[in-house]
Amino acid sequence: MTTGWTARLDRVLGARLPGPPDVLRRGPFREGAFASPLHSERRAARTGVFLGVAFAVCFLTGLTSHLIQQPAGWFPWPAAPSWLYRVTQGTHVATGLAAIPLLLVKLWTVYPTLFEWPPAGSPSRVISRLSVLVLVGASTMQLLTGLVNIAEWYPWAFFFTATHYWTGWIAIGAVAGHVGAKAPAIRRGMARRGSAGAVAGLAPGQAAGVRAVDDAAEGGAVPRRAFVAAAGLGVAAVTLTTVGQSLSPLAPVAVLAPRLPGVGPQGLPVRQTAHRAGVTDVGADYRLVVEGPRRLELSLADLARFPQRTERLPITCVEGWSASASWTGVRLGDLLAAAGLPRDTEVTVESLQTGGLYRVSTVAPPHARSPRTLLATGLDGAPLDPDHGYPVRLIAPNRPGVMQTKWVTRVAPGAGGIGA
Ligand SMILES: Nc1nc2c(c(=O)[nH]1)N[C@H]1C(S)=C(S)[C@@H](COP(=O)(O)O)O[C@H]1N2
Ligand SMILES: [Mo]
Repeated sequence: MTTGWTARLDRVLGARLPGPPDVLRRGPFREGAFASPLHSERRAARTGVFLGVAFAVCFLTGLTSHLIQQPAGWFPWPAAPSWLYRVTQGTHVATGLAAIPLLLVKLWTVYPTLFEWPPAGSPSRVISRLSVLVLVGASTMQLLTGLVNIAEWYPWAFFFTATHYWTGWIAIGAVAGHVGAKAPAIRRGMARRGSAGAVAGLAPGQAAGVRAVDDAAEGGAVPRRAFVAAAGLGVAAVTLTTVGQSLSPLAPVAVLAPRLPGVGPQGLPVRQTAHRAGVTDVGADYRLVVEGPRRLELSLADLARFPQRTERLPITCVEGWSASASWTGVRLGDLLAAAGLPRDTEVTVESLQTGGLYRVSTVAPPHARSPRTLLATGLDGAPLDPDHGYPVRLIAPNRPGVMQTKWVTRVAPGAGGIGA
């Protein structure tokens, strides 16, 4: 049947819209305005594959981080291996940063289509151009807010985490839709030889577009290789100058990383200082309270009488930096047992800090029962620096830094704060 509603829809969408007079066809709109043969379907598709992989990995690792901080029942996050979150979040930030030069390269290959003539050939072209607007807008927004956030600069009024999360869904949805809509062009672009000369999907005679060409039509091997090398160099430069924030052997060249593993009090970066958190006068009256059938109220001397454990564990900030250190303190499980609670009790850990989003975190059963989860009083053989959470901080394996609560004063059964 060709007379159904789909056929009618095709007719409406394919209808030719009235074009503007040709005298307006100047500058970038004129025929042949974009001379480089590298504005090709082939470059667009091949760059798109790298960009698509970077986006997919970035999305999945970002979703992982989100699900740890706002847990869903179907997503259990284990306490081992201790380095897993360090890998997923390091990858999230690294792929997001690498996507910035890739997106610029991709936009360069396709931007002549911005000036296609006539600007709105048919309703279906209008829809497809609007969908590209959403794609470019959401991707750019996502990469920019991520970048600005790891630089700890908040020039906007909205809450970064929620915005970044929802824009992530919009961006990945737009990518999926784009890949679907462009499937034939991607197939042509990825084929060993393109169909030389044809301007696929565009009206005949339309020159300011992305060409379907083969290797030879791209101007030969030299410009193509130079283009690929420049794109690769851009990605390598961004990665090499930042990835040392979590990969300490590369720290010496990480000149663009906001934080470095070895830099900070006691050789460890700090996210929130004691001064900014308003925790500056911890005195001899400090107590760690553990609620339970046998409520504990422990001074630092009482804590020192519990078995002391030392664990080498990383702090992994969601912002991408991470660093390992040796932490000494009392097992959370030992304190829970002393308070008459099972060792795998879900608990909230509360800070002396009175405000802020991260003063309370939830420790889920896998982390509560882990023998490596400590209420630490020492770092690399010395008492904690105030900025690292003196007198007591939580340190658990395989947990986002934002949930490694500092200046801890109370542990109570139940869920609350971040991780609840
Ligand atoms: N009470 C409290 N604990 C906190 C924070 C905070 O703002 N308040 N920031 C968290 C974040 S975001 C990180 S990355 C780690 C960093 O620990 P560090 O400053 O000792 O390196 O502390 C976490 N613990
Ligand atoms: Mo953090």
